[in-house]
Amino acid sequence: MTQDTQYHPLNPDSLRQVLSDLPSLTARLGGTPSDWNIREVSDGNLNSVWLVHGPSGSLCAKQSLPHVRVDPSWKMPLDRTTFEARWLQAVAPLVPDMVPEFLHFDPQLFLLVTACLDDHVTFTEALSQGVDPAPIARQIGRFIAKSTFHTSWRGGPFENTARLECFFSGNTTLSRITVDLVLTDPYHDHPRNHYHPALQPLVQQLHSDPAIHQSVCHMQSRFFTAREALLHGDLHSGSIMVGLNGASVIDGEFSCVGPIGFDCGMFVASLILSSFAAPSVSRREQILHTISMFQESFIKTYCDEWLHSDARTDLSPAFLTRNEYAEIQRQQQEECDRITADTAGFAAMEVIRRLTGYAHTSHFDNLPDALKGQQQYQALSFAIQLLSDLKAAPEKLFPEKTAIA
Ligand code: SR1
Ligand code: MG
Repeated sequence: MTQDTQYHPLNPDSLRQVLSDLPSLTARLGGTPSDWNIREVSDGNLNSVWLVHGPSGSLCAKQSLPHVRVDPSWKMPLDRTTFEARWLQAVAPLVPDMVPEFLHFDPQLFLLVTACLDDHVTFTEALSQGVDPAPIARQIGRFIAKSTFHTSWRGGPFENTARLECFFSGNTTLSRITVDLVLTDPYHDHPRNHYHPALQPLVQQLHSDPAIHQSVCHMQSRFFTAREALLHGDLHSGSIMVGLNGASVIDGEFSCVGPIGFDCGMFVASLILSSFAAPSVSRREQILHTISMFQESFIKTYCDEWLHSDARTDLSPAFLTRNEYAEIQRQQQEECDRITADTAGFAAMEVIRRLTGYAHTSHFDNLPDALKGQQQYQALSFAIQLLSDLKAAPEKLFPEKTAIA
């Protein structure tokens, strides 16, 4: 029997049946299956998602479909929830308060069950409601620092990262989406691309400017060859749920081993997009300023984990930490500069694809059409400036450089 012969797309009735056979989940929900309220809330591009409430508890169930949810003609293998489940299990011990609790995974149905976050909103939504983004940005800085440092070659014995690299290299289906949609399609004519008509001259530049194409090739090379740590792989503001106790990161289905600056760049891009979509100059500046706070929090946490981790590591080993603090600091500076440079390059590419590629975001949705064109033009110009000169990009994006203490 192949692994997926028992697969069938679930509906509320068949999901109720599946859950009722799982004692730990029935105990969590309480009552009898007929007491449970099951509500489909799928709104991402790829999967089906339901929230289930019972008399004593709740959960979230997510199932892969054999195609892209928003485009059934775009066929796709089912294994993405397998990678999401493994990512969640890998990072939960590192950032336990910043991911939903893992409850169950069914490898035949490709069904992942986690705690329900229905008292949360996405960070995209929170940004559009005008919340102060600083606490969440600092928290995501800590999240990326901890989840990447401890899955990197520095965070433990090399065998740990080698095992992660081996497993997550198999996530080729979703990495293919990233490679096409983020790293390639916006830089040439592609039928999937679409954009506001006001962006036409800039799109023309993206398709033809040799300086931009040189930078794109460099960032592609970083994505493929910098196998630094386990990444979330799609850390935009829609993958972050915000509640009273802060942020919870979801949707790790694009997880892969790659450059740490990729996760940082995805997050920074959401701040850039949201700042250019803001209804006032002061709100724009508030959000842009948050980018430096994110970066400072990331760097401080990353260096702190480096200095205080007691895991045995084969890169920058323990004898250096005891005797040669200056050398540690030099290495930290070099590494943080490299991550910062990658952050700027990937942030620019994420902004560009969200404005000119296949998968846009809702940041600009509330603006009247003419204003939307103008503000998207400004955002795209900013991203193009970053990508056109990668050497100058970090300083432009992070004018307040974080010192390595
Ligand atoms: C076909 S999937 C399009 C986008 O949705 C996901 O959230 C990723 O960002 C992907 O690039
Ligand atoms: Mg997603």
